[in-house]
Amino acid sequence: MPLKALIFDVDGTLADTERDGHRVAFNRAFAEAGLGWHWDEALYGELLDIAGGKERLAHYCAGRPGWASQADMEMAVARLHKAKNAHYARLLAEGAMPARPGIARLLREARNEGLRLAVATTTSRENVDGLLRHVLPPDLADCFAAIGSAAEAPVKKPAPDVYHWVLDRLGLDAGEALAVEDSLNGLLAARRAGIAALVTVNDYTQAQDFAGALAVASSLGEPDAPAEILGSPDGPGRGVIDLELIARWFAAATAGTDPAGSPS
Ligand code: XBP
Ligand code: MG
Repeated sequence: MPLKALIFDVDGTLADTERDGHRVAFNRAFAEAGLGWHWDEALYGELLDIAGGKERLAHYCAGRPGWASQADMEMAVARLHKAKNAHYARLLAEGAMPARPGIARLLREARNEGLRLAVATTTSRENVDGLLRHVLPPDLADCFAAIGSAAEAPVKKPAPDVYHWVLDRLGLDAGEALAVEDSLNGLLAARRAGIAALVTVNDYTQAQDFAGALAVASSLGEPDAPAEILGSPDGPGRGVIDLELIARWFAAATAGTDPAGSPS
């Protein structure tokens, strides 16, 4: 089947929003609430195993003593998560999180070639809208034909729900789309929906096992800063991941050749 759509994850894929955005925003919310909590980069990396900011915070809170009741803790989590999102919106508006290399280039190329573009994320619609407005160049703000977020799929990655919703909205089969993800939870979600996935790792996810990915790379790369391709149907190498290369990898995988492309 020909490739008809690219479906992009948000956090860690379109921009490094975890380290420079959500983590910083959580810490600001903690300080504002007079809590002595601080999530450094290493601790946040461990907490990222739990998908969903509210779920992540609840997990952290559950490990701390002193809650009067479960309801008391849940109220604190809801309040802190809301405050975190307000700080996150401010960080987006301040330009704290630029788009990752190659994102704008690939979005423009795919749009010009007539591919459908979509988003599949665990975060909220508000956070996605803020990111599209402040991180992507203005000509790309409306490029997505479908945006699947926590509102459309409350059961979060690694569950495939958000990808099912996006495919349904696009009216496409799983075999006609490619997901771009940054994490194991994201890869699992795409694969469980039957969608091939290209993984662009970041500092938090580079040590994860991406067996089953179509390809794994350090980023999409730019002509003046090619990506390190850690695994692909062509093997490892360096290069700029453009639509032509993606379409070739996709065709190789769907033709039945080994799509694993996991790092060797
Ligand atoms: C990654 C997530 C999100 C963010 C925080 O989502 O797990 O939960 O860390 O956002 P993605 P919220 O699927 O885009 O990689 O606080 O809104 O959950
Ligand atoms: Mg992600």
